[in-house]
Amino acid sequence: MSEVLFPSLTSDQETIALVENDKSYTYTEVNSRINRFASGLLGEAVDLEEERVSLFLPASMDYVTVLIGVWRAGGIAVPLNVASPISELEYYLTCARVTRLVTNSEYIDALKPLCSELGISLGTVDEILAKQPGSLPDMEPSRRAMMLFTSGTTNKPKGVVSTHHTIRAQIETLLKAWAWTDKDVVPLFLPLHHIHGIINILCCGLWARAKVHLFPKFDMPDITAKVKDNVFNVFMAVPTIYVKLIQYFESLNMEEVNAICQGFKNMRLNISGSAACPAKLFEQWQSLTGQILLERYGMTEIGMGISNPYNGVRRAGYIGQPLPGVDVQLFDEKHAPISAEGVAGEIRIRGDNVFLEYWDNPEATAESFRDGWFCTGDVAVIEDGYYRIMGRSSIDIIKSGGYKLSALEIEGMLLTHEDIREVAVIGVEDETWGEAVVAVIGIKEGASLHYEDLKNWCDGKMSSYKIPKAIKIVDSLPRNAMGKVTKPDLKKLI
Ligand code: MCA
Ligand code: AMP
Repeated sequence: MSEVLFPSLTSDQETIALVENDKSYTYTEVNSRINRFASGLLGEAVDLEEERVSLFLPASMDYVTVLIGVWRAGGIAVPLNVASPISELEYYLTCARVTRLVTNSEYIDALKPLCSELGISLGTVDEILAKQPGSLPDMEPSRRAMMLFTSGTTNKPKGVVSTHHTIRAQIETLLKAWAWTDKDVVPLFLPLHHIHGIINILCCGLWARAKVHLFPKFDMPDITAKVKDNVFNVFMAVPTIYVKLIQYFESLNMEEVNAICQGFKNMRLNISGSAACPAKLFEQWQSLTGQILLERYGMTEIGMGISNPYNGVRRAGYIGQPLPGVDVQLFDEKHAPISAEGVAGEIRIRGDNVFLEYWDNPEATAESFRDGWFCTGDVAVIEDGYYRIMGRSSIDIIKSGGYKLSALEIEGMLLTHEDIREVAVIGVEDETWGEAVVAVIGIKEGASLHYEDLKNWCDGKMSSYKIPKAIKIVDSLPRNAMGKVTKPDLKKLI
């Protein structure tokens, strides 16, 4: 059996690991369910041999069972977003060459046509659980374990593959840096197809033998009621969630606001990440709750890389210092390391936390590394020993509410609209979303286009958070001498 992942998930622990609605599960229960699932998945085989197994499940005991069960059986887990439209699912399943998809009774019927078209075997967790635990394969740390899709400067998202060793390194650095203990209780309401929810919250929590409360989505009244009742002592979210909490407080009376803020105040840690936390938000949160947000920086390809300290000064507008075991270096445009403070350069990362490869894409993998360093595309500067993000080298990457979106992917879809002649998608600064997706469109002669109609047209063609929040119709897009759209000019225009 795997000694590599989750040493604390054993069968001699009666403390609570997971809470889902009004049910709670001990570490012993979770562990034996995972083993039963892994055995069922193996069937007559002795090892899944890096077979790709997709999860189509909301945050739940089932999700945890499948994720860790696939790891224990030797497969590569490919978590999917249950809110993705079919066209995106088809792309992910095809790109990852997924062979099996595991879901629950709620989704199975909707997934049948797609899985049958793609020749993917489809089953529910309960069906696979029917077996008793058998022996599971030994796991080499170098084995591929997970594939997460990330948008980038290319049109379509790429599959980021991490190994058992990568995952362990990504978890262990955070356990130490953020002082996780088995007394911790954390809510998990972030989507479970990204690092933030999977590694930072779920895996760290289970590794630390803490208690993880599972929520299928960010349900404001439910979560704030539990905060008020002092259920949690650690809270991790994207900046948009802190903004939305503050907006929600405006709809409540003073007494309720004070009670919720007191719940936050009583916690040992509030973390913000996945996108820049504006200094104004940092200060608002501190004055409301007394909590000094701990901001950290990460990426699907590296897990977490840089963090403000748990003990020590947390600086507004800064992402902090390299995490234990993570090498960070800024490089200038000629690829020379920058040693001076105050000079901006690209963040490059080295360490056991760095992913193995982009799935089926050796060219993209090779391009993203230089002299052993992973090139993040994020530009930063060091000031008084702390890193501060200044922006990204690509204007085509947008961060909206913590989701990384590719402008090119959205443009590609919009261009299939019969009335659109040309389009440029940009991210525009936005108080709630960090950046909001805006499409600047040139329409075909004689055509007209209204925002609501375009939004309806986009429904089902792309995940809802990718749909532009606004459009601007122009006669023609500004282009340079090479014919390339000059997006910085458009940003100024908007
Ligand atoms: C929802 N909507 C959005 C977004 N989310 N629009 C733009 N950007 C978004 N991120 C829109 C929906 O399309 C819908 O529009 C309306 O908001 C309400 O949707 P709903 O799902 O109810 O919204 P919500 O529950 O309030 O969601 C907001 C959210 C969610 C909770 C902030 O976006 C979220 O969970 N974001 C976190 C993503 C994440 O985990 N990222 C980490 C990536 P309409 O009403 O018009 O239909 S990992 C990473 O970045 C690295 C490794 C790192 O450093 O962590
Ligand atoms: P993803 O591909 O979803 O993993 O997103 C990773 C990207 O999110 C990074 O490359 C950064 O651009 C951005 N990011 C993550 N954390 C922060 C942060 N604290 N401040 C600014 N940007 C961040």
